[in-house]
Amino acid sequence: MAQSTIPAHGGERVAAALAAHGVRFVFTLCGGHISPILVAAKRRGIRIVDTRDEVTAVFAADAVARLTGTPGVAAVTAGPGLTNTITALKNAQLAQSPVVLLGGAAPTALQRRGALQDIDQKRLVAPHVKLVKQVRRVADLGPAVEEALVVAREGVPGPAFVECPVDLLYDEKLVRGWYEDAAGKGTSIPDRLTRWYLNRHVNRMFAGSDRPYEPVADAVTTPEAGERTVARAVEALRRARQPLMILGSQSIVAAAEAPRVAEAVKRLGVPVYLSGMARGVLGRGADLQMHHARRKALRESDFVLLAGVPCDFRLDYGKHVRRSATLIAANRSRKDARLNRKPTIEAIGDAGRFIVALAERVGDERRRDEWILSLTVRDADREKEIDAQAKASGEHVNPVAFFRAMEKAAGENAIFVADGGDFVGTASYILRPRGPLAWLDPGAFGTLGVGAGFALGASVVKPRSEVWIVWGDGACGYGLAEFDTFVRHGIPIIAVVGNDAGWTQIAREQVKMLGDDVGTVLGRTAYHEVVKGFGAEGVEIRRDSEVEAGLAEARRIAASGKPVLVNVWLDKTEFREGSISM
Ligand SMILES: Cc1ncc(C[n+]2csc(CCOP(=O)(O)OP(=O)(O)O)c2C)c(N)n1
Ligand SMILES: [Mg+2]
Repeated sequence: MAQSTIPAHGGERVAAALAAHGVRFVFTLCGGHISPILVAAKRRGIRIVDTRDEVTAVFAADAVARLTGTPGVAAVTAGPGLTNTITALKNAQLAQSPVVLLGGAAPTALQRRGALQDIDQKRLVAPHVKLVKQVRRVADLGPAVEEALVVAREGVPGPAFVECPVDLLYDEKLVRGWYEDAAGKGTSIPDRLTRWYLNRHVNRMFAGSDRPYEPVADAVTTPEAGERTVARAVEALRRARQPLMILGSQSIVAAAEAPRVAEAVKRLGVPVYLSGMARGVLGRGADLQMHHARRKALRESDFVLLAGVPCDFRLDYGKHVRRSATLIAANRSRKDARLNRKPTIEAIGDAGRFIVALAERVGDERRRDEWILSLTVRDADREKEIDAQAKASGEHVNPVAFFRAMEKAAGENAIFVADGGDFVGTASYILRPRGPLAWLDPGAFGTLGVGAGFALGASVVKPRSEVWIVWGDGACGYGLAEFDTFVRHGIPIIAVVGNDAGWTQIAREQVKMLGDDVGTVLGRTAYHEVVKGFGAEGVEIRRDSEVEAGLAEARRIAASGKPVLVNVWLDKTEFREGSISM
């Protein structure tokens, strides 16, 4: 079908802007306010993925953004549709993920007059986004969406919100008809005044909408630290005897550049810890990558490069880094670079590009074999301890042994989504992400409930990958109904639920400190049966001896195109004793 450059209605303009910027998916839960956007987007070949909770739609958009570097888009209806997204929006903001949220709104002339689902959406959303656009004219719809798509990606990425009132989205003739009906046919002066007012209002809404609209997708420039900063860092690195790097999500925020960043890390020859989305950036079994005893390594290091990692709670607010060390903060955000601790060198710009720039200038003239060896030995010692913990057997499944088995079972193209407490903490020590962009966790917000949405987003952008959700039994409750979405859309997720009949990460400390497990106890619920009601498959594993066959069965089911939930009955272990629980 030929597309006129004068879109038929506002929904078409929104869809045209999305398509021009390379958006391939819109996650949603429907509502009358946004129907024209969904229908027009579908017509342009954008895949509409409808979920069972708006929060899932935004989590899914977040995953798309992280895995592609192109904004992930969700569209939700006015009022409660929008309020349901707030947790995911905040999560995306703290994870610096470029999400664009399109929200419906009451008709422009009825706002603040008691219309259905009409609330002050700007005030609700503004604290959590980089940009709020409240569109008032049809001709502004496309440019507003385009601006949101650009703002979300540039500088420090993050979410942006565009409010699209319903009367801007429909065909002009139809909307004029609504307003004529609303104005009535009365002849009194107030009636005529209302008619005049509404007519003027509609004319303003549609002003300029008879002109062609052609979206233009501009490239977003990547901020880079200056040459002098790079040179200073090179100098410091040359002098360093025990250098260390930590790479966080922001270092691969330009997803397409992840392989270049990985190359650069290897060239630098500096031992590295990976966190967030950067986990797996070096693939499995890279010599320079350390997994354990990060705090100790940081204390010993005389040169610490934090690439896209702020000194927040995860680094004990910067206390893990020695005072005398050269601290380099490579970060798009000046605020994050300075958080809690002033770095010796501040490299404001893309952290991945900074590493690439460093690697171009530093040769491998300096060998640091002893340093690397000491870290490697420590890592290997910890692995031996883990092996010993994996051997302990009890009545049900040992989580450490379970993840050792899952590490073996999962395919080379696996993506792991982490959502839960202790079960996920254990997974993060043992599972090895297969490559760049193969690990998704909530990020700094520590949000339970991201699993289903993240997995949905990951699966639609990487249809050939085997997408696993590592779910606590507590965490799985938030998104279990999305098995319905997985079934309807033919999305073969493998969810493994660590069933310890409780919110264990919290219970552990609560019971120890306060002597009461109130609020932390769940049942050994048959989650694998629950998903069968949605048309998915379920597998139950109660004993260590059933793990291998159970996982193989799950992979077979997923390979046949069906989603599956593996309900794993866990024993308690001491593995997570002493770790944080907030
Ligand atoms: C939205 C949200 N609510 C509550 C918490 C607090 N919290 C952190 S871990 C945890 C327990 C998770 O339980 P489960 O998913 O079963 O994992 P387990 O620790 O039992 O392995 C809770 C409730 C949170 N992080 N996020
Ligand atoms: Mg649990």
